[in-house]
Amino acid sequence: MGDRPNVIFVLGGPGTGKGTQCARLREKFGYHHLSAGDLLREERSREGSEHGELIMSYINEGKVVPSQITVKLLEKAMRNLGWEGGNFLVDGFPRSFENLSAWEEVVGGKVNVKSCLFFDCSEEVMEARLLERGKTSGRSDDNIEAIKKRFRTFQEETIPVADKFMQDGILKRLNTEQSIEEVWDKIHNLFKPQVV
Ligand code: UP5
Ligand code: MG
Repeated sequence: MGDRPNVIFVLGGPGTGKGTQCARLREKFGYHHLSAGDLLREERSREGSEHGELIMSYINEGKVVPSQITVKLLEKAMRNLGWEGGNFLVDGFPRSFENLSAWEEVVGGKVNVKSCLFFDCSEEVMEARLLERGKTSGRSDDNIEAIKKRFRTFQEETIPVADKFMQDGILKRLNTEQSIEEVWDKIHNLFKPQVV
């Protein structure tokens, strides 16, 4: 039997910079980066997808897509990228207790969850970033109505998962209101190999 993959969850409200900083970690430290939201958006647009419409309606309402769909996409992507001994950043998941229990049921015992990075930002900052991005992103949920719904789901469903990870002693919390470079400096310091 090969080595179990290592997983770091990356959580934080919409627009806190999860995708931006994970892309840098991928480049600098060779992590595989899986954005659950990107996988769902790809599945939504895939020809012949049986869940396309359902995914679209959940995303537009800022709601958490049924877990078995997301977990299946994550596991498949991990296997495609190289399961054994792989190092994965799982961005934007688990966003609810239902997500977490589905993950534990399907992949829980087969992977090492090392930690959860948690990005913290005020709603004012998140909203400004998302509205700015919405001018060009083409994302159907980058408009003020959907953004408010995403904030609400984050408060009600995702914060309790982060609280659980804190109790488990695996949450690493970072304020991400500063510039991309300043946030990256903090993250880089967390990840860079110990020199001693
Ligand atoms: N930006 C980033 N960092 C900045 C900084 N430090 N200073 C200034 N600007 C900064 O960044 C967002 C924007 O801000 C960009 O323009 C960036 O340049 C700028 P990004 O890195 O994209 O932030 P991120 O946290 O990744 O924001 P995202 O919008 O992707 O967060 P969400 O968590 O809302 O989106 P996600 O794609 O994860 O999920 C979308 C929807 O999919 C969910 O609402 C849900 O309906 C569904 N979903 C599920 O149901 N289940 C899942 O498991 C995952 C998603
Ligand atoms: Mg993202």
